[in-house]
Amino acid sequence: MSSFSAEKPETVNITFKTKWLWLVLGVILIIISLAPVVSSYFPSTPAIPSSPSSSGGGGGGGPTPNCANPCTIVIANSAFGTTQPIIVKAGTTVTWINKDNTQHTTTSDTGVWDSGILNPGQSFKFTFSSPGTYPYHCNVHPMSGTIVVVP
Ligand SMILES: [Cu+2]
Repeated sequence: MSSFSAEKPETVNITFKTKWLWLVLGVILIIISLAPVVSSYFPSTPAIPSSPSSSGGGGGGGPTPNCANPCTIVIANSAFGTTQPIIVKAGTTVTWINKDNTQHTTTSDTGVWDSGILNPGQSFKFTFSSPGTYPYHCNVHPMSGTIVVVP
């Protein structure tokens, strides 16, 4: 009986030590598993971001054109097309055609172009050679649009 009772505290002691071992191991494992997460907060090594060729033909890192050369903007329902802004590559000729039943103009906010009055069915062309953002409006109505020219 005495040997039996002598073994008991030893078993408890081993279990206690093992618990601490697992606790320490667990903490180490947590630290190891958290290390990549913590290091990802530092931008020293950008893992996946942006290969520069992903913009595909944009070249200058601008937005992707949404209207090919020659680009036609249909004026209808007192609006300059259905998409804003119109994004074109430098050198693109943009044609506005008035398919509305009322007169409109396409007039650059900064004096770059001005169609004058476009009667229904009439159109106006302008070639954008320099990259930039070109806001414009109609001189008859509160209509506006934007042409973005990318390199
Ligand atoms: Cu108008």
